Amino acid sequence: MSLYGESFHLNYCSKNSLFISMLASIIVFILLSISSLSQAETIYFSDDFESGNFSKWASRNPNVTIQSDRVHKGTKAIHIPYDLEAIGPDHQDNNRHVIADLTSKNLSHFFLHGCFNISSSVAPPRVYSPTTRRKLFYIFSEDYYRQGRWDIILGALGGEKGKTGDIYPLSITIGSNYYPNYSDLRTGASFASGLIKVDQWHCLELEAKLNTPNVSDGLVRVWLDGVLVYERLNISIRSDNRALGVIQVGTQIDRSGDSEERHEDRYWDDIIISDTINSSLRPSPPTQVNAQQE
Ligand SMILES: [Ca+2]
Repeated sequence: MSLYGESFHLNYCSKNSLFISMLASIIVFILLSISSLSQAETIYFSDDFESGNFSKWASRNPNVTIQSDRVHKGTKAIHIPYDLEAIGPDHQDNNRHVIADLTSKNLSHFFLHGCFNISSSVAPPRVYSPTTRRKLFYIFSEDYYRQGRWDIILGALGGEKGKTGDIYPLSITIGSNYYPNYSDLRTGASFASGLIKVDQWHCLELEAKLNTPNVSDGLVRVWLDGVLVYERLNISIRSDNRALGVIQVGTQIDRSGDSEERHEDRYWDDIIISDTINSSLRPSPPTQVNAQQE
């Protein structure tokens, strides 16, 4: 009897432990699932150009083409050529880009990702000061032609031949084109000098959290190839509640102060707008943080 009783007790305890163990596993699975769901990236826009068309874009310059010679991922990316001839006024822009309309998303906190490659196939222009400016991302509150709204420009400087024949290193720039007095980006900044190499793919990520109107609680962060290279916290970007409207990718090469020609080929792939870091576009894992803070 007692033997049966012990056996029953052991059997009962064993089943009870098994049940508790299974219950614990289920709870852990549910918690992990909830955690995983809460960390999932929400994609608002993406194009890897593998479709071979521009159907996701609101518009594009006719010089922008989809090609397969130089790609970041897959078999397709876009090519944007820039050409400024040695004629005309000293200050000239050559604007070529693709444009995405995000107005309906009403985004006030977003991450813009994109991978680019600047070709060395075109010789640097023979100028003796670093005055070639490039817009890479041009972000607006709304339509480009309605000025007076907030904007964020991520660009690049450099690449010209100096007096000694050396090429000025490329750096990243950030600023606001409209220079409204409420924008803390109006003074601009240049950083990450020398980290961008021609004929190499680089992935840029820009995080923008738009401030509450009249409160300096916005932020901007920039990562280059997974490394944080710029951070500004507690800033004002906008003066009203207009959210993200339009992004231009590519946009521009310009000159100012000389009449030399400019020619450049750039390639873009994997454009993503989402609500968090996109780990698929990062080398694994980031090994250093070298952020400029202001
Ligand atoms: Ca692609």
